[in-house]
Amino acid sequence: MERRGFLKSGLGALATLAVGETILLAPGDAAAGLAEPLNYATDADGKARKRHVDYRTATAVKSVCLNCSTVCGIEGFVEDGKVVKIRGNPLDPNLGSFMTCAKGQSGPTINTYPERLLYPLKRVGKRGEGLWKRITWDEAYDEIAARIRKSIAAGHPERVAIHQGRSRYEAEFARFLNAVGSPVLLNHRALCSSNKRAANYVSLGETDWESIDAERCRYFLNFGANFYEAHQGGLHLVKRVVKARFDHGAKLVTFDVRMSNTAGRSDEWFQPHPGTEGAIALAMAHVILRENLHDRAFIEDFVQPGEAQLRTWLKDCTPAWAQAQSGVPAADIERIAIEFARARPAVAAFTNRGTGAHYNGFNNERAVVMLNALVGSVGRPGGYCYGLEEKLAPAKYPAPQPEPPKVRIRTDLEDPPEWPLANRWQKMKVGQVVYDYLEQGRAQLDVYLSYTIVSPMTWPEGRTTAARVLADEKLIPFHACSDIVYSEMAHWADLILPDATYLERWGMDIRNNLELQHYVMLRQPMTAPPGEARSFPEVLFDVGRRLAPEQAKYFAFGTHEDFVRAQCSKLPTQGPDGRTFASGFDYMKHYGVHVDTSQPKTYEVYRRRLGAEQLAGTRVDDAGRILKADKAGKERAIGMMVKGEPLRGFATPSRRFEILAPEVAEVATKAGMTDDGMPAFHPVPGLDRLADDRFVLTTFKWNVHTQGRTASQKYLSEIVHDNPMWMHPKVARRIGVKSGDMVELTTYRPRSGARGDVAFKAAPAGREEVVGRARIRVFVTDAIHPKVLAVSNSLGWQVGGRAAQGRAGARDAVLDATGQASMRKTLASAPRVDDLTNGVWWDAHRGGRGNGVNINAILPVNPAPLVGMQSWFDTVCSVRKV
Ligand SMILES: Nc1nc2c(c(=O)[nH]1)N[C@H]1C(S)=C(S)[C@@H](COP(=O)(O)OP(=O)(O)OC[C@H]3O[C@@H](n4cnc5c(=O)[nH]c(N)nc54)[C@H](O)[C@@H]3O)O[C@H]1N2
Ligand SMILES: Nc1nc2c(c(=O)[nH]1)N[C@H]1C(S)=C(S)[C@@H](COP(=O)(O)OP(=O)(O)OC[C@H]3O[C@@H](n4cnc5c(=O)[nH]c(N)nc54)[C@H](O)[C@@H]3O)O[C@H]1N2
Ligand code: SF4
Ligand SMILES: [Mo]
Repeated sequence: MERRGFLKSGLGALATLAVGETILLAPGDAAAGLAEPLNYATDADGKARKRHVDYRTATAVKSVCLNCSTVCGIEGFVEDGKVVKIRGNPLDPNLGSFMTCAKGQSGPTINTYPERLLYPLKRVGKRGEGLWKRITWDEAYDEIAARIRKSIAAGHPERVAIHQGRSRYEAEFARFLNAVGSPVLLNHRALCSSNKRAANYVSLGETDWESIDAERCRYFLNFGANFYEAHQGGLHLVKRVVKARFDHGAKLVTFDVRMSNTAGRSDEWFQPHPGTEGAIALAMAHVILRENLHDRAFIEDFVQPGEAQLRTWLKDCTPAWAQAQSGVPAADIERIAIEFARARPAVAAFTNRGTGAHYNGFNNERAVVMLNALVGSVGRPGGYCYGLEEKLAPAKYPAPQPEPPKVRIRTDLEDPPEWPLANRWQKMKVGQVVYDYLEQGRAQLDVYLSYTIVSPMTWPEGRTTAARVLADEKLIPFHACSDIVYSEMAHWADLILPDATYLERWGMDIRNNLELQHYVMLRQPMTAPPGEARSFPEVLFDVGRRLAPEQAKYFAFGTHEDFVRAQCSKLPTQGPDGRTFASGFDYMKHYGVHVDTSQPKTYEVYRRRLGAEQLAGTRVDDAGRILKADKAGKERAIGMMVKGEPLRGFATPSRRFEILAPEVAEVATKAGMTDDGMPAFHPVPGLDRLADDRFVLTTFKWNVHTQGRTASQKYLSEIVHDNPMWMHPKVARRIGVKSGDMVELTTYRPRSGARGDVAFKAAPAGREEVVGRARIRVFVTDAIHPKVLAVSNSLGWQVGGRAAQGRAGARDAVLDATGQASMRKTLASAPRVDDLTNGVWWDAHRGGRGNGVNINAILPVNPAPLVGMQSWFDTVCSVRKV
C-alpha cells in the first residue's frame, strides 16, 4: 500500500506516464485519457466543436481494412492527423464498391481511443499484479534480444516462439524465426477453420478455400455459414448472393441450429441436430444418384471413386436415415437434393464453422463439398470454384536479400503428433493444446512473443487453463505481448509492446478472389501511431539487428516499409488508367490494389491441357491414368490422361477430385482409427443420445463484433454490448424461466478424446466431469433448436478500457468457473473528459446491463481427430433457474 503513494493508477494515467514512472493497471480499471473524440476538433479557444469533414481537401489514403479477416480494400480520409472517414476501395475486385460494413466504418475509433497503449511497459510486480513501469524501446529491445541470444547460445532456439492470432505477417514472422532458428510460429487456425481447410485440400488438392462464383450461381446450399454477418469473406459473398437472388431468383437454403441473420434471410431454413450436416449431405448424395441427377461425365473423368462404388457406398444413406440423425424431415432432404441437382451446374454447396467446428467436422465438411462433385459444379461458371494463387508467393513478392534459410527442425508444440493432418497441407497447427503441452512438460519455452491474440478470452478454457499457464513463470519464463489496448493477454505479460493499429502500419495483403483472378493489396499507414506505439514487424526487425551478426545481417535492409517496398518490386509500374509510376511500390500506394488480369479466370482449371514443356520427362502410371514426373528427387503426379488427352486434373495424389482419399485412410489407420478414406458420417459422441436435461452449448459471432478485437470500438460496443443466452421456449418452460431471468449453466467435459485420444466416449449424464459454471441471463426465443443453447462471443471484457468493459464490466453475469479467482475490481468513477463519459449505454438509468459474458472459460479444450480443430459447438451442458 505504501508504494501506492507515488503510483499512478488506471488506464487514463497512461498518457502522462514518464519514463521510469510506475503505474497500476488492474482488471476493472478504466478511465479516460485523451480528451478529444474523433468527430470533434479543438478550436483555438480550447473548446471542442463538432467537425465537418471536407472530403475534397482531406488527404485520401488507400489501404486494407483488418477489422475482420475479410480484409476489404479501403480508402481513408485524413484531416488534422486523424482518420475521419473510411470507405471501400472499388478497385478491390472482391469488394468492388465504396461500401464497407459497420465494423469497417468504426475502425478509426480505435486510433483515437482514449485507452490505447502508448509506451512500452515492463512488469515490476508479480506477474498478473498489474504493476508496470514505463521503459524506453531501447530497454525493451535489449531485454528481448538478450533473452533470445541466451536461448540460441544454450542450443535451444526452438524455445523462442511467436503466438499470433489474426495476423497478416507470415513472411515477416517467418523471417524473424528463421533467423533465430526456431520453427515455432503458433497460430489460431485450429480454433477457426482447420477442418474446412483440410476438407478442401483433401477434395481439390491445392486450395484451402473455395471461391464460389456467386453472382452466377442459381442455388446456394449453405451448411452452417453465417455470411450475412460473419464469414471470412462474408461481405464479398453476401453482396453477390443478394445480387444473384434479385437478378435471377437464385435460391438460398440454410442449415443452422439458430436463426442467424443468414438463416433469417434465406428462402428456407432448417435446424439440424448439432453436428449432423454430414448425414444430411450423404443422404442428398444418395437421392441425387438414385434420381440420376448427377453429372455422369464429370464423375467418370474426374472423380475418385467412380459412380458404381459411390452408389454402393451411399446405398444405406437414405433420407429416412438422415432424418433419424439430424431431425431434418426426410421429405425436405429429398426435395432440396432434387432442386439443387436440377439447377446444376451453376450451384454451390458450402460450409463454414457451423459444420466444421465439431468433433466430426472434417468428414462433415468433406461430405458437403462432395455434393459439388456429384453435380459437376466444381470450377464451373456459377459453381463451386477456386483460385490458384492466393498466397504471397516469394517468387512474385520477393523479400529483401539475404534471407535466412528455412528452419528444418520440428517440435511437438507446432506439430503435435496426435493430429497428423494438422500440418499436412499447410501449417495449421493445433493452437488450443499449446498451454496443455507446456503444463504437461511436453514442450518448453524461454521466450513467448504474443501478437493479436487474447487467449484468456478467445481460447477454450481461456480464463482457466490458458490464464493459469500464462501466469506461471516456470512454464512461460518471459512473455512480451504486442497489443493496442490493455487486454487480458497484456495483463499476463512481462513486457507490453504498444502496437500500431491496422490503419497506422504497413503490410501486403492477399486472399481468395470471388472474381477468380490473382490480386494483391497494400496496407499503408493513414496516420502515425500515438505516443510511442510501434508496428510489431518493425519491433521484430529492430530486435533482429540486436542479435549476433549472423542473425543481424538478415535485418540490414531497413524498416518494414523497406520490406514491403521489396515485396512490391515485381509489380507493374503502369496503372489500369494508363498512369505510370516510378516503382511497383508507388503503384500500390496510389491504387492500393493490383489485379493480375493477364491470366484467364480459374474456371475448370482441371481441364487445362498440359503443354509439351510440362509433359517433358513425364511417364504414365501402370493404369494409364496418372502422369508422373520427378520433382526435387521425388516422383509426383502432375496430370492425368482423360480420353487420350493429357490434362492438368486436380492437385490430389490421384489428380481427381477425391471423395475417396486413400491418404486419409492411411494416416487414420496409423493413428489407430478405422477409416476407409470416404467421408463417412459418425455422430459426435455424446450428442447423439442427449438426456432430456442435457443440451448443446453453442457460440456465434455478431455482425458488429469480431472476436476479441472490436470491444474497444465504441460505436460497435454501443450497438451490441450484451449477450444473453438464447433458449427455446420448451426449455424455458421446463426450468421455469422467462426472458431476462438468470440461470446457472454447467458444462461437461467429453470423457476422453479431448486431448488427442481418438477413442472418444461420452460419460453418462450425472457422472460427467464439470468444466465450469456460469450465471447468465436468458433470452427466450423459438429461433433456436430446442436442444441447443447459444451465447455469442466477443463480449465480457474485464480489461480494455471503458468501451470494452461497459465502464463497470459485467455487473450481473459473474463467471464462476473453476477456481480461478475473479479478476474483477470495483471501478473508481472515471473523470468526465470525453464522449465515453456522456450518456453511454452502460448507465443503469438507461437500462444499461454491463458488457456481457465471456463464456470461453467453461468451454473445454476439445480438438477433433486427425486435423485437431477445436470442437467448439459440441459442449454438453445443463441449465437451472437461480
Ligand atoms: N466461444 C468462442 N470462441 C471463439 C470463437 C467462437 O466461435 N466461439 N471463434 C474463434 C475464432 S474463429 C477465432 S479466429 C479466434 C480469434 O481469437 P484470437 O486469435 O485471440 O484473435 P483476435 O480476437 O482477433 O485478437 C484479439 C486481440 O488482438 C488485439 N488487437 C487488435 N488489433 C490489434 C493490432 O492492431 N495489433 C495488436 N498487436 N493487437 C491487436 C486485441 O486487443 C485483442 O487483445 O477466436 C476463437 N474463439
Ligand atoms: N462480423 C464478424 N465477422 C467475422 C468475424 C466476427 O467475429 N464477426 N470473425 C471472422 C472469423 S475469424 C471467422 S472464422 C468467420 C466465421 O464465420 P462463420 O463460420 O460464418 O460464423 P460463426 O458464428 O463462427 O458460425 C456460423 C454459424 O454456425 C452455427 N452453428 C453452430 N452449431 C451448428 C451446427 O451444429 N450446425 C449448423 N448447421 N450450424 C451451427 C451458429 O449458429 C452460427 O450462426 O467470420 C469472420 N468474420
Ligand atoms: S467485412 Fe471486415 S474487412 Fe470488410 S469492411 Fe467489414 S470489418 Fe473491414
Ligand atoms: Mo476465425
